[in-house]
Amino acid sequence: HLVASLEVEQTYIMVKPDGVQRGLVGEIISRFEKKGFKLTGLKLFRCPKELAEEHYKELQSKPFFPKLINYITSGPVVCMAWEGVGVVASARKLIGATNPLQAEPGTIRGDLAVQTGRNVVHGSDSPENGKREIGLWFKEGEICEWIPVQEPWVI
Ligand code: FUP
Repeated sequence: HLVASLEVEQTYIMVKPDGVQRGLVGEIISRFEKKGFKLTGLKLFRCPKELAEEHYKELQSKPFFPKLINYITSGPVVCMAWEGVGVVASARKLIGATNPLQAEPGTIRGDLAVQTGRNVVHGSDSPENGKREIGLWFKEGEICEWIPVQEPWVI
C-alpha cells in the first residue's frame, strides 16, 4: 500500500497524449499545485518511440506493450518534475488507480478518465523511478531548483 514518506522526493508526472488533446493540462497541473508540491520541470514534448520503450521497459513482456507505446507516442505529452515531502506516493494517490473505472472519484483518473489505455496521466511508482524517469525525460539544465517565498500562512 501507499505509505507517504517524510523525505523530500522527486517524481515524474506526465500528461499523456489524450490529456493534452482533451485540454486537461491545466486541470492536471492544478491538482499538484493546489496540493502544495513544487514544480521543478515542465515541457511539451513529442516523445520518440525509443524513449517510450525505455520509460516502460518493465512492461516490455506485457501483451499491451505495443499498444501502450503507440498511445504514448501518438501526440505531444506534457513532462513534469515535481518535488516535495512524500510526493511520489502522494502523487499516485492524487492520480488514482491504473484502471480509471476503479479510481476513486476525486482522483484525476477517477474524475477524468474511463479506459486503462487512455488514463490521461503518469506518475512514478517509487523515488528511485522518480529520479530515473526525470533523468530520462529531461536534459541537464531543464530542471529548475527554486525556493518558494516564505510567507507565513497564519500569524
Ligand atoms: P500506472 O503506474 O498506474 O501508470 O500503471 P502501470 O505502470 O501498471 O501501467 C502503465 C501503463 O500501461 C498504464 F498507464 C496503462 C497501460 N496498461 C494497459 O494498457 N493495460 C494494462 O492492463 C495495464 C496497464
